[in-house]
Amino acid sequence: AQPLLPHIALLPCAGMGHLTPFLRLASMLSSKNCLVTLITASPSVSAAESIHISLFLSQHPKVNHIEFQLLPSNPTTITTVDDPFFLQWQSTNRSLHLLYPSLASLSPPLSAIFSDFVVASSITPIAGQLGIPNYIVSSTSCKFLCLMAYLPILLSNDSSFSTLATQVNIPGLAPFPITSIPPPFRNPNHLFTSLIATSAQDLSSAKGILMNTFNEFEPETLAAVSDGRALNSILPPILPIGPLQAFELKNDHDEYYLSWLDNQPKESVVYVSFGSRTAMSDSQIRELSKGLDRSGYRFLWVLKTSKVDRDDTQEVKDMVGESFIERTKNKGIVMKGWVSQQDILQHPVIGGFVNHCGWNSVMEAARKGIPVPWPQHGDQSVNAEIVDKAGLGIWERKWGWGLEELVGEEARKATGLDGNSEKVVMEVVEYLMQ
Ligand code: BUP
Repeated sequence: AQPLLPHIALLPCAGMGHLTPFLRLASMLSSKNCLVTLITASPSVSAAESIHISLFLSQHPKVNHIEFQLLPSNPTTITTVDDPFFLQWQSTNRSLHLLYPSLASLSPPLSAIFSDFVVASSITPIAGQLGIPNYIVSSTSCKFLCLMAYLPILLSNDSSFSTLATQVNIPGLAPFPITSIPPPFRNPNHLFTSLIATSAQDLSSAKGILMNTFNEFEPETLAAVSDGRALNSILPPILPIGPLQAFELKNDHDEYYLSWLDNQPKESVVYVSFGSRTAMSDSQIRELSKGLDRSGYRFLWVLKTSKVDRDDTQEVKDMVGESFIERTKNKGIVMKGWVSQQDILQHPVIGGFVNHCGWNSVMEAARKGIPVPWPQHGDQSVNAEIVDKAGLGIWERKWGWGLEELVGEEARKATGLDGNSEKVVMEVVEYLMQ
């Protein structure tokens, strides 16, 4: 008999940095004729998430959607409650058991769940009850994933993050400078730390971790985990499938800056964006505007001043000052709101990218742009080091410009039809068809 095509449920967690790789993967699996069910939590934290989920579903009518209501988070058990994304991760973990009946009644039955790292420990028993494998989809670098996977061991050792430590060691990997470790990791009661450490406890029961990365970008870390030198008993197989390809999601307001870009000279514009969750402080905005003004470069600056887009009510002119807008009106745009970053980075007039090193942005830049890391939080310092090492950052002059070309070429090769990332996805799909 003809093997059945797999039915895969995808379960992302809150934040555009998490949703984006899942939607890209869902689009890719659906184009390979897999049956896809997208599971999303309601209500979402940001407007960008709701909008992108709706747009994605309207453009992918074959994808099935389960929206589930979250139980409230549990603020009594935590010390920091200021990040709505982390609170949503916590509620998602608390609510997942409610999903079992709807997952069990899906027809055709599910072949696998692809879930976010931050729900790894809560999804394991559900996948077990359903008798199907769970794959984790990582939204960060392989290097940062290793750090998260080793976090329970680091936390159990008092000296790991002591004020005297200069580096953090994970056997089999190059040491992590202490300055690249997210500060919350020093506090086991921090919500971010406790969520990551809990998820890291049982990674080996996942069937594999699908990573938005590629061999040529993180060669040392990927080799160390795949040949068992690092985290051998902790990690399941690591499956590099990046850079994940974007699908088209345009809206009307994209016209404004895309047509401005169309009229600029080749490789003349610096694109400045610090991702979807980084609120820039007044002093950072002031310094950046001074820098852009003095540099004389053309620029497209997308500005955010709150962690959650729904709270971002300030006007651009109040943030950067009317005189800055007036002075730079012939060479730059400062704007708020969601832009199509993928289209911007692919545009031939973009010559530089000042960004925070969110991993999706790094992978998108690996295809074309030139990130200048300015890490802000979380995994971004570790990611910036990878960018540096791969020769994609422009501040490391000694690597020369040629390497950026090389990285772009390797990135495109990895996802091309015979590329390694494409092969890995097809191997997973074929395994699930048996
Ligand atoms: Br902002 C913004 N348009 O205006 P990261 C982001 N993006 O297309 P983050 C847009 O969202 P974390 C915008 O291309 C990338 O795919 C961008 O993910 C896209 O950073 C994604 O780069 C953002 O991982 O997440 O969202 O700050 O804090 O987890 O690094």
